[in-house]
Amino acid sequence: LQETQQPYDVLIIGAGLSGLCSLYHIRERFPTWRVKVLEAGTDVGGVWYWNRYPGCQIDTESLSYCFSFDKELLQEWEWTDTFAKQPETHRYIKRVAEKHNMEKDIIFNTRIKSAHWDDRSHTWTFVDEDGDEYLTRFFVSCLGFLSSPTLPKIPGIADFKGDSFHTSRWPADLDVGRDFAGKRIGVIGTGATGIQTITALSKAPSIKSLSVFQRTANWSAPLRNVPLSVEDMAKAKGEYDAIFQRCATTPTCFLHEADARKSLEVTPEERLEHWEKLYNSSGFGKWLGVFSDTYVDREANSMYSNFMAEKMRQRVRDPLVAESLIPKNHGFGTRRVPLESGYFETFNMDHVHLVDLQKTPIARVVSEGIETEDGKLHELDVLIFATGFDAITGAFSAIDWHAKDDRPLIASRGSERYSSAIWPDHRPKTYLGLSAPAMPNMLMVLGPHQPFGNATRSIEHASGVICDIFAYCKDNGYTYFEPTIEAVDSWTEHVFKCGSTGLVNEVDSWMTGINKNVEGKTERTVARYAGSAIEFRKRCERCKESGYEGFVFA
Ligand code: NA7
Repeated sequence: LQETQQPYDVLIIGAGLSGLCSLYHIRERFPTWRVKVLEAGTDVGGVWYWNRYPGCQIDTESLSYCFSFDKELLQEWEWTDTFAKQPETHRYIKRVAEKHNMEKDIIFNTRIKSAHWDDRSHTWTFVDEDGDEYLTRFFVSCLGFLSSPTLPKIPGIADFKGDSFHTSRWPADLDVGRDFAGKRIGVIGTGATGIQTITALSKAPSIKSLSVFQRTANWSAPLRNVPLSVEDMAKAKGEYDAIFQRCATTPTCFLHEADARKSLEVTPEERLEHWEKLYNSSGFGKWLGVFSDTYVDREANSMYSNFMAEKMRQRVRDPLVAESLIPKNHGFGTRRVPLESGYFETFNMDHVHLVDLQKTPIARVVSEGIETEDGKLHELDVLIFATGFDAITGAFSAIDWHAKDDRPLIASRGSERYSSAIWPDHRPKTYLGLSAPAMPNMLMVLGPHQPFGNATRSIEHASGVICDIFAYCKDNGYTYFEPTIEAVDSWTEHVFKCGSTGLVNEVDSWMTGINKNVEGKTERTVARYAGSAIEFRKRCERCKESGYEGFVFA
């Protein structure tokens, strides 16, 4: 590192919604600070930049997903769909960046490979893929919790001779109508991404066949997007404040929240009436607006799951296919519920085939396609991996950390640096989900142990808290802060306690830290804050009021 290099005051890693929101607030609050954003991609947007697969669309009402800090832009912006498709959300994010002249402070094409803490100068040095170094006093991790894609571990995968790619690396110049004409397409994975991709591809008239490789059936229910007219938007523009206020009162910051009644206490007629109302409504209501015992009481969950299973059966013509599509090993809503727009009906189309991997697991990938254990070869020209992400900790483990005392942040059992890892076995320990032990001067937006929910709402809150901590450092002349071990232990215990009740925590998913394609992610953990966002905000506020108890400053 050049001795003469002047450190930045803050480096922000990532130019998605978290990075842009942090940049906006840090520049507003600390106009004289030197601040830059380092971004691996060529444009702003984060997940909305990387995920450009056909059918990519938000499941959260766009009116509640935008930034509340730019009221002028809210009045200018015309959403055309209740749930915007990816290009529209990306356009909105680009407009935010452009309006606030953010790009001048973003260094694109910069993927960080390693980070080194220097205890003498209280600075971090980040090194990118090209070996360029960036020195900073503080940094804000805006790495994203679903930004590190994972490919399946299937024998022979490199032998496939057709085109293959992960959904979040969809080739920019690919034209489905032109390039997939007459092709046999295979999709592995039926999470939120797979469901959207499969539905969109099934409608492409030119595709010869679409084979869906489903390992775990997923509960899914109608999104029910409706276009927003000019009149709708004129009305909505007067309602933004109320929308954001409403989000601030719900546990997940979405517009939807549970019905206080219990499934087992209402009459069967009342129960059915409520469920039908939810089913016919748009958005996450059918996941989050359920009776309050749905995700804690097995019987309540099983009743609601049966209701949903019946809806699926009504939509799929072949009863055997319908049964394969209905999850058997977990109840409705215990994993993130993907919302769909005609997904189940795709299996009524002659050219769409479901390959139920529970019945016939994949044996191997061969040059012509996928061979299943029943000896059948599913011939394919294109293989798409909708196989998800190394969630929550994945973007962190992609960086070689040399934190305080040269400790790595993450390490798997058996690896060389395991014994000194701050988060051994990908199991985060944090204070308020904002900071980690032995990681001085780091603050995180949407990091482990933070409530995710409606991401934009959580991001706006976290970036405010982060600016308050920086202001405290600035006002007191501190160049160093770190959470105490006691604060970290106590917060992590609280996070585990919040995560100990609820059926969600009994099911394998990215929300419980499982990814069979990632070494060391085979045991469940609590990697996100499962308490309510309201409680989270209270605890952050209490920390500030106490003069940042739980942190040491120097
Ligand atoms: P998800 O929800 O993690 O889904 C990944 C899918 O890929 C899921 O169906 C997996 O099956 C499947 N998968 C992964 N590896 C394999 C192998 N080896 N063989 C067969 N199938 C496999 O990721 P998404 O991208 O859909 O969604 C992530 C989040 O983004 C989503 O929740 C939203 O919040 C936005 P499994 O269930 O593990 O058996």
